[in-house]
Amino acid sequence: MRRILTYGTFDLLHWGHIHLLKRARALGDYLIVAASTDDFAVRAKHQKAPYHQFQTRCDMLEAVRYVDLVIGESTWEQKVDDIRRYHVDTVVMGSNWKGSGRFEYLRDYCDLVYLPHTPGMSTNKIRRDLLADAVTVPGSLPNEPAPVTTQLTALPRTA
Ligand code: C2G
Repeated sequence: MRRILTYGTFDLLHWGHIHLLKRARALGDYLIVAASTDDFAVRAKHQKAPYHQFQTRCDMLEAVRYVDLVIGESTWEQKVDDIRRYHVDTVVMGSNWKGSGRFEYLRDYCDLVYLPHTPGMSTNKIRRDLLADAVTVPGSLPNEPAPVTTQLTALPRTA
């Protein structure tokens, strides 16, 4: 039984995340995902507050068929304990972490694999694209507000 461990916020779950989880699972028999708590994502990783709260992100990850166990990530320092507690053989991360001091030291405890990052897809890109949509795309539901651009142009011009 080869046990794999990976870390991430996994907010607004997208193909980049799923593709990483699918390939990570294929490297072993059991995949553990450590999902960042909301506080850790904001305070330690300086990310925007996740769109989906921690428990929702965990529930979504548990629904992914490649994932066998979801645990929490609340500190940078927990990784060696996680490796020992869950008898991890390999830690897997996306290549945007390649060579990072946050992971390289784990080579003393288990195998460490970086998988190619899936291009053109990120949680922040989704946020930006949705904002762009909100600004330009007319609403489809009856009482949905008009796009921001329409509202702005409808405002009475002040001198
Ligand atoms: N990922 C990817 N391709 C993308 C987007 C993400 O391969 N287009 C990978 C990332 O490289 C990471 C995982 O998906 O391995 C989760 O990505 P994030 O939720 O952005 O996680 P991150 O903020 O990198 O957290 O302690 C480590 C951190 O928790 C890692």
